[in-house]
Amino acid sequence: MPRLEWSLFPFYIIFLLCPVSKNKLNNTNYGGFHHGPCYDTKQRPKYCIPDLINVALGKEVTTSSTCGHTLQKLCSFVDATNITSQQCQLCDQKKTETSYPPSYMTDTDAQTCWKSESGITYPQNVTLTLPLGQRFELVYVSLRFCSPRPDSMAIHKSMDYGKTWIPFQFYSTQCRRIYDQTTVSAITKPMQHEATCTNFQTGVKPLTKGLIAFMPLAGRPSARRFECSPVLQDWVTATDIRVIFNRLHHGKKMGIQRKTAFYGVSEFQVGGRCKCNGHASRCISSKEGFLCDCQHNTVGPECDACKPFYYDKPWQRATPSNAHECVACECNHHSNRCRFNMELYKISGRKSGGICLNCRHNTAGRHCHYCKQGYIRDLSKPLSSRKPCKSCRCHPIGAINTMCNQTTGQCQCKTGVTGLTCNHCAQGYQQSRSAHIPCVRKYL
Ligand SMILES: [Ca+2]
Repeated sequence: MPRLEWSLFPFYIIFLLCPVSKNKLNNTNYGGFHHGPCYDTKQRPKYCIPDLINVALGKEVTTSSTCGHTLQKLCSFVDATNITSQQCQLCDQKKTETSYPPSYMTDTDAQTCWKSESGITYPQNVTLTLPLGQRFELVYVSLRFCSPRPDSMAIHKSMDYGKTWIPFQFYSTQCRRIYDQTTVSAITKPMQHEATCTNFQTGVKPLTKGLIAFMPLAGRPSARRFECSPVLQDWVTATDIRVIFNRLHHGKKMGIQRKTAFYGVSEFQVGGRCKCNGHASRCISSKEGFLCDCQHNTVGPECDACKPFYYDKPWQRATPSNAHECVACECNHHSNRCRFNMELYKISGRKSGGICLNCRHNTAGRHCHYCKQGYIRDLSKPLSSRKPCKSCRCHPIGAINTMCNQTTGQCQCKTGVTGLTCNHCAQGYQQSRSAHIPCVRKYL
């Protein structure tokens, strides 16, 4: 007589504990061939950053002072080195040819120039506010002047769209007096996320076309390891820039009269990169601003999340040593939805934390890698096929339920019933008319 050897122990628990034979997809290539700076020649993901762009271009600058509300005389220099080359012009907003609006700072024409009102006297200042519309990582802020450069000027940045402002850099011939700052020549590590004051780029000459360029990473000790320095990543991030002109050069020796002197800027540029967390090599201009062209299976305006179904590992910012690509869940083609579980990820040694959801084709389990109750693996078909599981076909009267042993296929038979599907009476039993007790002991 065949012995009914099966266990009620749920087999899916065994499958959960056992290592899974993985027919893993090559995630890098899933969905097509990758090219460009975010992948190497072997199609492996690598750290990438977008190109530097002038994020100020075409943006609207708000100024606290622009000449020409009333007719004014403004004097500037034609020759950058000759104080006797002064020429005076009228500023009158009523006529285009005598207007010097803020838009002239962020156009593409180096000849056009914004001009403040004349006769501004310290401590009265003039501010330029430039909203960038989104977060950027800044590489430089530069101003090209059509007046002499200011004697004292500050650059501030905002990281919260203008709610709060943080000093970025001070320029002054007298740092202590104007900004209560010491003149700094070298930046140490503890102060690398702080504004410093310099007298560099504050000289009255060149009298025209002088430049002030601020590079927020220049001279900062961790700049070479920028990608590993959250402090500096934060330091260069801004949503808005504000420039404050605090004091003009003036005086007889310089040939500049206070009442006709002004601040004039022909080019206000902000060199920045979209923040894409090392997952995009370009950002694309759209109605909503610049959007990262996310790679490495990431999504979001800053590539700050994994694409749906790419939840096998937690999202991470890419670094030069590890691209931290988002990886697809392994569901053996039986599900296109999954979620991430940190506990499982830790247990796996930080390799895999995805849990497949809604497994189809009668499959079940974290990776849809075993058959659901009432089904047995059809070993003639691969696990990833559309029919990897077949019904146990347990006899509706002879079997206790529809479940079978997932290794042997043996159904759970009622007393006196035998056979793989419990479809006949065991030796010494005969069929009864009861569905409840289909086989009864023979009385000899
Ligand atoms: Ca211009």
